Amino acid sequence: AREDTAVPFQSPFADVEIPDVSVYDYLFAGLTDDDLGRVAVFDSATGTDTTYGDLRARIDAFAGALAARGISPGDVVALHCPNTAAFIIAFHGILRAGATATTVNSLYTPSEIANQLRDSGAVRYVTVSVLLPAALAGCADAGLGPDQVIVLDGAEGHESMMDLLSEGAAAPEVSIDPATHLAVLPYSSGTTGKAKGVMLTHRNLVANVEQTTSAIQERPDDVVLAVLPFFHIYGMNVIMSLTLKVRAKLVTMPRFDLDAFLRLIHEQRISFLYIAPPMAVALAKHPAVDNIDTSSVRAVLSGAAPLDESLGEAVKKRLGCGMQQGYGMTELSPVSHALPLDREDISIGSVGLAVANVGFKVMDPGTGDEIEAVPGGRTAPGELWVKGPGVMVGYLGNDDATRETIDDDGYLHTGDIVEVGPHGEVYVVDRLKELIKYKGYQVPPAELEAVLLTHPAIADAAVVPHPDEEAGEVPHAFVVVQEGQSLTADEVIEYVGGKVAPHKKVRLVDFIPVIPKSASGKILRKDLKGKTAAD
Ligand code: AYL
Repeated sequence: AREDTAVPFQSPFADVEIPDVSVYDYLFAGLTDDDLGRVAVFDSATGTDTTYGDLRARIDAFAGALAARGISPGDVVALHCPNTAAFIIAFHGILRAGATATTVNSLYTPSEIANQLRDSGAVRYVTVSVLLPAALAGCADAGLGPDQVIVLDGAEGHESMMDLLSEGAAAPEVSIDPATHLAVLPYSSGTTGKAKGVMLTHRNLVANVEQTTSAIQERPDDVVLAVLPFFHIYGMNVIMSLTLKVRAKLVTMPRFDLDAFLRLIHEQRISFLYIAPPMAVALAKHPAVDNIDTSSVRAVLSGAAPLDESLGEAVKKRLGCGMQQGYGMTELSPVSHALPLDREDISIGSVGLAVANVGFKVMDPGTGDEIEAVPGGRTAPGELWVKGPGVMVGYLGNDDATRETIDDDGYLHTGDIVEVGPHGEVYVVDRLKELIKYKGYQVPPAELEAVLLTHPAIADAAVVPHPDEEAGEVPHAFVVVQEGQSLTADEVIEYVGGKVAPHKKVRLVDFIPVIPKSASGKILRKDLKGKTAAD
């Protein structure tokens, strides 16, 4: 009984030891002779297989070529590429060279790219020909010359992956202290403000794979569909790196398209399917699913946004498979909770149990008090605070934001409101932070507010989430028009749409006389959520 009421909450999984090695050594140093010949990646865009042995050799050669071009530990290299085998080679090549990869959303506009380049201080840019126009415009804006841009599949005037690999350079000797050396710099808005560089070390990434292998139960014989983007931490460390660690096979898909997605599941005999909730809607409801054979699918894992219990049940029933959820944050490398496949006694509406080496607290945001476990029942709601080896070092160049997010005891304040059930399972019931999640993608309201304020007819603006059946949430803008000016909702939508990636588009607009704010000038988002101008 003492344990039942003990707080903070502890993981039910036995602690794991975190190997003190780089990401490359963790994933590839221990390849056995048998592993070398196994297929690591089937690239559906090119129709080619790459074995573990070839993958490692290409990562080494890519790292060697980067080193020959002066890339060394401490440098930041931007990677802007859809899910392909080339992404995996470039990504792990960058880390192998001791550099830090900052991954760029494939759909970013030039100004979004330039912001990330300036903020991260990237010195090289790795992309592909279809993304080159946006990439070059973004690089020019951030002062990175076209000679610094590598185009993996080749483009006139740029070095290609073939150029780099054919040099056959040996991988450089670099010394990496896993605990301090930055491996990646993905961008996340966290609980407030614009997207910030999330500093994750080699140890953070290695730890999170090691921590999750007991809860996310991939097997070496699995065929894993990689359609969720590798540039986001879910695709990067869960789908890509965990799968490589397990020695299963990745099937890469460069962009989501329902027909192609279903065809690949069928043709490639996909057994482990990582999805975000909008894909669960398609799997549960779309008639096209009846036309394909999904019998190979043994497990579906949904993460990155709330999954409704009945929707999870519908997917399980229709595909006849197991289903799990994962929960986490970019700032947690990313997984802190997962519902294992074999815990059918727990609702699929739960994000599951703390993974190994994770402890957490639930805090009443009103009183600041810790919320206690309820033996045999469900706790009151509170903010989830998480501690463990996946917790980021901090936000790049933003100590204030770091201090607001990680407390002196090492707990990361997630900004999510949760309840804890009788098995220690967590239910995400609300979000305290500003973040909007469109199909699992981050939309920081502060970025859209800044764009809106650049419009000459807009005096003030606030953006909040609006619930949407297909996307989960869509950005809803409240706009105050400058005196003497006029503006329509369509004009606002078009204006923002021209400046941001498609997932960040404002999709609803209301005009109001004044934005509600606190005495200190903070937007009172609670007062706007779910409202319209007519309310
Ligand atoms: P970011 N249910 C509800 N909300 C979720 C869930 C979930 N299963 N997972 C993530 N979120 C929300 O940095 C939550 O608000 O990372 C959280 O603070 O883009 C925010 O998304 C973080 O957004 C996996 C697979 C974790 C994916 C991830 C999530 C990475 C998303 C574990 O196995």
